[in-house]
Amino acid sequence: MEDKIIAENELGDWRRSHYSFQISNSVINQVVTVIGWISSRRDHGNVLFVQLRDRFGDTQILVKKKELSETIFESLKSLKEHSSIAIRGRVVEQKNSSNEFEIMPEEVKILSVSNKSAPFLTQAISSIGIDTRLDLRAIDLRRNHLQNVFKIRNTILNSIRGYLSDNYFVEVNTPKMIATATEGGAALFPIFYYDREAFLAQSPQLYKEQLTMAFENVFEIAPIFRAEPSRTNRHLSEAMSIDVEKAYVDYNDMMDYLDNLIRFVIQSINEKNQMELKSLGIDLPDMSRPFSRITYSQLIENLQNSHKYIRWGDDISPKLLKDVFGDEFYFITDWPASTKPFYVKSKKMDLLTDSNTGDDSHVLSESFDLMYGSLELSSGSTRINNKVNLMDNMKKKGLSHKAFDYHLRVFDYGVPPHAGFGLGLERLLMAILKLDNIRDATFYPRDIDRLTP
Ligand code: AMO
Repeated sequence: MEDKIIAENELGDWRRSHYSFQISNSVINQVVTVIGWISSRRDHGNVLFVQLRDRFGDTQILVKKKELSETIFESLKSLKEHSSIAIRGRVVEQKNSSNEFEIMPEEVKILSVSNKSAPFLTQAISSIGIDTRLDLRAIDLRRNHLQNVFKIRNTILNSIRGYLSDNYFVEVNTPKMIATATEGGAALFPIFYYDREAFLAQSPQLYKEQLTMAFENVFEIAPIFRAEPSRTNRHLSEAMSIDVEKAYVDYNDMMDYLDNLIRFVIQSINEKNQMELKSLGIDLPDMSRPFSRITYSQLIENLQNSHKYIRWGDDISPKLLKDVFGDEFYFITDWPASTKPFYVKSKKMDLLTDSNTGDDSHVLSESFDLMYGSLELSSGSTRINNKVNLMDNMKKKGLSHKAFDYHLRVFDYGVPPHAGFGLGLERLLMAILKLDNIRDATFYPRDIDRLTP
């Protein structure tokens, strides 16, 4: 047999004829062109098994010394994992298996040679430190484990877009370079904006609220920026937020929406990612019941009754929740207004304001957090849509009306009652796939120590 090897870094007129999943009975004995990178190799002296990976998986290339020229055999033998190659060859049934196929190469084109052995293996669940992996992230992302994680991430995004579009939401995009903070406690990244100071957006909050005036139901899937000074396994400096906002509803309606949305996402993963789930060893969360709802005040009482040190008005640390909740979705509702940002509506019925002293420290808000175990996945609320109330609340929180003039002025034109939530994409992926570190739920994590790659 005459065979050729072309060793050049040029693709030329070579194009893939089949992806790995298309190498099946229907192309048996045909000559196909497959392209990819070498994910593993087994060298048996005169026979070489090369696994060629494309975006769907591996194809086995069977390289026999006696059936190929010396050059082609030796050059395939010398290639390291991660090198990119193209193979033209005949599809044959694998020996000992009638349902598996492999390719006997006739022509080989070496597209890109890997000079180094990667410090971690493609197949293994790597025990190597996350920093070593992140330093070579593009190679790390080739590993089976992360391939499965990111395939499921893709399903989550597609299903959320599908669900919201089917429910009459419009996908929007809002500015990421902004003039004012929206999320109180979360720190801002300042930037130069021509001759002024500006900030990277902590959330699309005020813009998504304004857009309910024009579109009623909006959503945005985009990065949010938080200058998080702490090193934790659940905080990123740049995270993806799924922001949803809807006119003519309140926070109870939005909890129903969020419950249904997560249910739809889990169902989609169940339908589309059985192979990935199996390979990751993951059972999806039990979704047989609606998510339970507990008020903040009730939860504080429960914690106090079980002798935890916490006062009404405190934030609730994940550590305390760990002892109370297992791997389940639940809402904590009606948070003290003092713990929530200025745009969150207070609860009328539960106003415990002491009218003599003006003490409003026990005012509750129409708000919720969606939790999974001790991990916060989402916050949402009914928003203030009345200008006077909003200005009052801003004053209480020490915010300048002047700085928010661009926002307050639309309230002169009748902002509809509205509610919404922000759902952290990486946190959701972490919860569903039981990932230990949020950094593995994103492509190129940013944190206090990391600005590259
Ligand atoms: P909040 O600040 O609670 O609310 O953020 C909403 C959700 O975004 C995710 N998140 C993060 N994920 C990773 N790293 C971070 N540093 C980080 N910060 C936040 C979490 C969190 O629950 N505007 C409101 C939402 C709204 O009311 O619509 C907001 O930003 O999953």
